[in-house]
Amino acid sequence: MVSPTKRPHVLLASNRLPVAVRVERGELVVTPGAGGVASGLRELTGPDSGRWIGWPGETWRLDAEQRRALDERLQALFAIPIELSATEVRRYADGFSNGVLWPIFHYALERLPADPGGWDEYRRVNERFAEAIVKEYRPGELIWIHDYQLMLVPDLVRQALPDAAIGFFLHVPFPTSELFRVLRWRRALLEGVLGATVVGFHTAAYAAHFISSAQKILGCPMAEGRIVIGGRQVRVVDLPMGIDASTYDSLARAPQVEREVARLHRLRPDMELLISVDRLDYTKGIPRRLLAFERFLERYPQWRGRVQLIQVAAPSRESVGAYQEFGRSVNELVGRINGRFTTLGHAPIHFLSRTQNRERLLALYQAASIALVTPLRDGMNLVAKEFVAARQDDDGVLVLSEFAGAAAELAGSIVVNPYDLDGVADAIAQALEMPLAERQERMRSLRARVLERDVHRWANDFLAALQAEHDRAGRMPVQDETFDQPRQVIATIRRSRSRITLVLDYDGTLVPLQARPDDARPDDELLQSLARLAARRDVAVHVSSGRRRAEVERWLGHLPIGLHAEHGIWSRTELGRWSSRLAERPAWLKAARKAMDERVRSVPGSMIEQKEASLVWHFRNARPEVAEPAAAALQNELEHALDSSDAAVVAGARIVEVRDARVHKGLVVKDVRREHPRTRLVVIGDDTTDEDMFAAAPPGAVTIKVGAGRTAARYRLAGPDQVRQLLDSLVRGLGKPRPARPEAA
Ligand code: ADQ
Repeated sequence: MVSPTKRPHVLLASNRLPVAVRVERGELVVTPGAGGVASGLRELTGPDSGRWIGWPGETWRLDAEQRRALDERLQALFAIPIELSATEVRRYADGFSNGVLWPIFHYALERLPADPGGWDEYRRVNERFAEAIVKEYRPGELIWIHDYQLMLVPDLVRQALPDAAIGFFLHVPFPTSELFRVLRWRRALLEGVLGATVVGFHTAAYAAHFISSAQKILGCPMAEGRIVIGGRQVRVVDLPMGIDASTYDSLARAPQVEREVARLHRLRPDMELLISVDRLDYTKGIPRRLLAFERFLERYPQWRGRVQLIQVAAPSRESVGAYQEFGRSVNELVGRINGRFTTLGHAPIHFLSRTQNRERLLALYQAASIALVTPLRDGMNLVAKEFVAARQDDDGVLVLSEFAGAAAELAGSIVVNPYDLDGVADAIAQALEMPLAERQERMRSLRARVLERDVHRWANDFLAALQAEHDRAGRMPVQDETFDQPRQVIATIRRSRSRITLVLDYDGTLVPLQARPDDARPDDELLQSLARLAARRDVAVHVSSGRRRAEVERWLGHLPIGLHAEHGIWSRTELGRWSSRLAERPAWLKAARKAMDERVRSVPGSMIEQKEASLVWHFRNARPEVAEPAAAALQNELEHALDSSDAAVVAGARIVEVRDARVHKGLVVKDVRREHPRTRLVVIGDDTTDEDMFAAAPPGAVTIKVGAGRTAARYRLAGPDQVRQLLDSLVRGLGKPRPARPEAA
């Protein structure tokens, strides 16, 4: 259970506050909401725990006196209201949230309006939620934002509170990226959610879809199992939500529930009951369920007159266009099937189009032989779990759609495909004919799961993950991403009077990265500046590149400087004399080549560069949404396939490279230090492979990272232009050059 003393306060935000507000005979009545999320999270609010921010409902009809009373009541419930106008509700909630996001997230593309609207209000209401959170927030609190109505809020809060622990949980499915990218606002929605520290989903599949959308649509890389965005890492977790199972379990034994169960049995002697409970929503699969029940009656005539399906369907979202027609068509379907199979006053379908209170629901669950829970898509589906929690008699069969999140968890149910009418009809027959011993065995295993993984455990686990992740971020070295000015760095270099040894990466450091590697050849200016530096007796110059030896030699070979190719496999410290750090060609090259060849075929625009002891897959000319996930997959594949410890797989700037792990650029720096003792070492590079050089540099060295990204370097310059400024002012500032030596530095 939650222990407020052990955990910081929680600031919850969801579209609706967990209250029901109504006016009875002029008096305002505020009752705590009964929804699953509400009852699960309510215990997180209180004087020593936390507050809840959300919309209290349609308050625009209240007079001034009632409004005052509402504020008081809400305060007592630790609830902070966000008042929305009727227009805002129509456009933000009905229009965009329920009219656009809901159908897409539930794979119901055909329910999307031709010209989806409401985005501006969605954004504005999200801004108002974020402002309220920022205003309420006290340092040290955990912020927990809920569901698809508030997807922009995490990042809006992050901008105002960069160091806050922000959690986000999506209660609906996250669809495959192919479907998600139908949304015109896909980037903004993803970036909004990725403002969170931890993002939670009901199932591993939703989490995987979200990660792949972040990779394909935003081009986000992964690091340490987390999504990287804006210099931060975002953890994605799958945590299936549970119900308040112990409350259900004990309420199920209440006398009024038992009386109701007895009444139901009396009214329908010798009748097997099937129960379905839903909001009247097109995602819940009610029409197909009715058709499957009809199919069952056709195929299993022996059951006619001995079974009844009680369908409880609470009206829902009646102001959203897609729901209006829907209700009517369900009614017609019930009428048609009942017309066909009603005998001696017995109608096979009993349709209750209203919300039932919890006791009545519990009685229905207990009186039923089967719960038919067959949504077409459902984030989790709590009804399935409520049915299980109600069955302390260990009896009853759960028939569950494979497209409900609950199916990933509830082994023991009969899992069906709701689109397969024959399959569902057969499952109903199978459930009706199942022997008692098997029913009990299945129900016991279901109950063990539902009672153990309840809503309290879910909330605790999520908040623990959020706290742990927040602590981890706090332990990570803070990266100063601001750029230094070349003259500041020069000042540091000059502070020492000793001689200087420069070790310079080439691509991305001395020249900008080019779409075609051949276009990165050195211009005259660069060559002159390197020549002038090399001509000085108090300066030694080394260029350490990942490129092939032949290229480095062709472009820079005439200069009296040290050259290092293929990340240090080849080195030349005297003009024309190259030597290798590797005795033979690595054994893993062939397998790596094969894997990369396949990627070239599947990712148009990508290509392979083969070197002496390394292979590079370049994808800077390919579409990022295709190439980025392929790169992640290739990296993964190579890491597993090349079991040789001699091979290192590195993902760099739009490349995946395999090279010999025994040799890296760090060895270049070590050798250079040995060659030029007692000099001030200046190491400059832009890429992951240059981090080996920074790591090998002695404490007094000046290490400079070019561009953004995590680094161990002490300084950071914006790009090759700034590096060149630095080199030029080194030439100017160190006095007159000496004549060039015939030998390399
Ligand atoms: P919902 O789509 O509302 O929730 P669900 O999980 O089934 O779906 O929860 C519905 C709740 O309302 C249950 O507690 C149920 O008992 C109650 N309910 C439904 N119909 C009722 C009726 N006719 N009368 C009385 N009570 C009724 C969203 C997602 C789900 C996810 C939850 C929680 O769509 O997939 O499981 O959030 O994350």
